[in-house]
Amino acid sequence: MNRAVESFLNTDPAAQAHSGARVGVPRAHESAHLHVAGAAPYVDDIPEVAGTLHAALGLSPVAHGKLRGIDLDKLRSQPGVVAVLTAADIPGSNDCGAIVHDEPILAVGEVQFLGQPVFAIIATERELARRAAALARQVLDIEPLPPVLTAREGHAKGQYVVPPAHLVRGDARAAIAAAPHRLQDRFVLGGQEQFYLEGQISYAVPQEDGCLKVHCSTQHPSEMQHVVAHMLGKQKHHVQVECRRMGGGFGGKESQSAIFASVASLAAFKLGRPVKLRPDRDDDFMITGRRHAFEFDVDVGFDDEGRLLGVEVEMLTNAGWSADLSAAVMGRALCHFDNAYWLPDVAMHGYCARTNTQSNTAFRGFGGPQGAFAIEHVIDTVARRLGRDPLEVRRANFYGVGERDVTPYEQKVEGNVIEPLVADLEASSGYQARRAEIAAWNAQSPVLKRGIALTPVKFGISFNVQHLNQAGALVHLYTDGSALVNHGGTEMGQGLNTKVAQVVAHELGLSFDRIRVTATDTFKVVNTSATAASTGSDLNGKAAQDAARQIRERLAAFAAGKHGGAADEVRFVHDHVEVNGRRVPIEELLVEAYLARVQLWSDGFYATPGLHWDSKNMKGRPFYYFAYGAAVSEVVVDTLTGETKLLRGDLLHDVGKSLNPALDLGQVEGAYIQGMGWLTMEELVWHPKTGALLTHAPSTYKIPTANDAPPVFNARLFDNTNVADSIHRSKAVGEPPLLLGFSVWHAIRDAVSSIGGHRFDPPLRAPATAEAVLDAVEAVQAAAAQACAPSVDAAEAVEAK
Ligand code: MTE
Ligand code: LUZ
Ligand code: MOS
Repeated sequence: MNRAVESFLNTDPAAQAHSGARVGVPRAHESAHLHVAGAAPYVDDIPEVAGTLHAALGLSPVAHGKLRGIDLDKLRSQPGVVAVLTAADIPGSNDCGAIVHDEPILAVGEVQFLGQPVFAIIATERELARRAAALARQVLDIEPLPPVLTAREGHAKGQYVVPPAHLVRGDARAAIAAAPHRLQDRFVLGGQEQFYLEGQISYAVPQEDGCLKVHCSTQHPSEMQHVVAHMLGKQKHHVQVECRRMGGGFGGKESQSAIFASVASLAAFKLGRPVKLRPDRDDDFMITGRRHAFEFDVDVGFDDEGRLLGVEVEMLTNAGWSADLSAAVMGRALCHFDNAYWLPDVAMHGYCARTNTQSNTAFRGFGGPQGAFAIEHVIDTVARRLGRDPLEVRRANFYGVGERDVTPYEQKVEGNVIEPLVADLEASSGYQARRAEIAAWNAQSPVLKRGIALTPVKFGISFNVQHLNQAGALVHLYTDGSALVNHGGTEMGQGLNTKVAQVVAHELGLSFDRIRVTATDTFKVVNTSATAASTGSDLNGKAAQDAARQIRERLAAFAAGKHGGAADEVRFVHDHVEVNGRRVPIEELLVEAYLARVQLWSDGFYATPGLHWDSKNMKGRPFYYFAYGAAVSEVVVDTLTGETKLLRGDLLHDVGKSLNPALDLGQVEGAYIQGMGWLTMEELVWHPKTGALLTHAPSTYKIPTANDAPPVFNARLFDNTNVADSIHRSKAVGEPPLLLGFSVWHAIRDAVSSIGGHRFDPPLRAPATAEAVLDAVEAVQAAAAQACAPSVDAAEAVEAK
């Protein structure tokens, strides 16, 4: 832990409560005391209303087919079954597509993937609902059609969910042709399951006059409201969606909570009874999508220093059966291919193939990690081809300051701290000395091989869809000096409510425990954006600040009117108001203000300034600013088993002026481990013929645990500010540090590469599971062995493998 954080957390809580600082201090999550006591209610903990029924979804057992019929009578006759609902029961629009309207809530006509919800069982008990739903295979009459199961197949058929996207600067092909060296490569990058600890869930309760209240674990209550209202043919004011907190979302509850909110609401509406839908984990895996897997084809021209002179890249992803957010994910992938590097001539092409698998969606980083991974892969390979340290080649390509500082999409890279940040980390982690020490150690260790890598991060902050960059808030100040805050963002464990409460406390000079943030509610702040793109505290913090400022200004004017002095000299600190030499307890002033009929509550609004985006040509200023970071990871690889172990992680991440260093460090560490999991152990496997997802539970899908955290783990925040006028000059932290996990994968590749004296490129897949590592080890060994025979080209041997 940061020494500053540690010393602060060790100070007397009473001292903390009375210190003037409200932002910039490392305070615990607002619900931490509830989390640890099991007293923080999630949707399934809400006391059930009498008469509550339970829903379960009947899923398509085939990946593609014509839906000819459903044996409803058989389903209706099952124990406990109250109703069976199909697409025909939907009074309004049978659609929950987030952007493109291509996503039926319940299948109609054709089934599009194995796991697609076709019908819903409503029963007296959850277990009975699930048992009836499990009869899907018996009751569904489906004429099978040939499925398209891979991105490659979809691409070959020219079958896309959205038209291909192109981001071009200069003449990449000419630059590649003229360059001294050339690299042509193809590599794959796996997807990732969000694996939120609290699964998807919705609980819909009928209200008076045809209204509905939906408790939903969602990052996007307004979208849930929209989908439900549309589905029922109702107005939005009929549908109240509430979310107090999620047990994690990670992007998986940005759009894909909709199917659950819709079905629970449809049933509640039809039956006039409360209905809860909580799929079990396996069904959650089978129904919802996840991080997009990518395949890359790169063509690169570079010079003797490893400078990338020209790059052409084709990015191909499996979008799944519907568009969902894939277009925006691909957009972010294309806008992050540059990562920390200046690419003078570049041509990028993005293809989102439509297939008969789950619809892939948002996951922490939202395509950014995929795009940036590709360039890091390229740089690592270029370094090996030149016999250089990859860090040296990375440095040769870093964005400059005042030159070489414009991204391929024509945004200037401002506030660039890549160089000093990397230099700081290089020194504090002892990178150079450890690299030499590892080389010496490997030379005498035939089986175990160690590897080390430093990778940088640059991540653009803002939704890449301009209008989403807005937020609203309400601040209510009671006469006793306590405040109630409500904003459009959702709490998923990231600490958004804590940060927003700190902002309000700071603005009004109140101690933290006088602020309470209430559940996100579509009947309070309306037309909200998803809590996503890491913008939660940037947007909602500013909106809440705006609301609090309006109250403060009114109070200041009132205080000056009453006690004399200038309104703009009135200070709000330590639960007191300082006015014209007097120090009045805030509650005293509030009572007086109330009696004088001063409005003690306010709304607030914020829209990120200065953004513009030409989505057709992919040029403009999509991001308000960039966040930076870097990580050094060291691993040991067992070349006989392919097992790997992360030995040490050193992280340095830029959060501008941190609103809360304790929460920010938690985000940085957690994201790094989540990124490591994606690239090392989380493997998704679909049956190549049926399209069944075979890794659909923790028994077959391995996420990192506490044991996978490195025994030496140093995470630090980089001392910085934000050049953009963000909330208290902080920077968003939710997603960017996920990319720090790249360093683990590269350290593994470095260890494998050492087997062949760093002369052959290990064809290492991501995730670098034991199997993938072993394949790469064997390929490098074979290449090294063949290289001893003078007639064989070693590089060809690696490729042949
Ligand atoms: N942290 C926790 N604990 N749980 C989560 O679900 N989601 C991540 C990140 N950090 C997540 C998290 C994702 S995908 C995003 S976009 C941001 O939090 C959203 O919250 P923020 O914008 O308030 O940072
Ligand atoms: N863009 C983005 C988006 O950058 N991040 C998101 O989460 C998102 N969601 C929907 C649409 N665009
Ligand atoms: Mo985060 S992937 O933007 O929900």
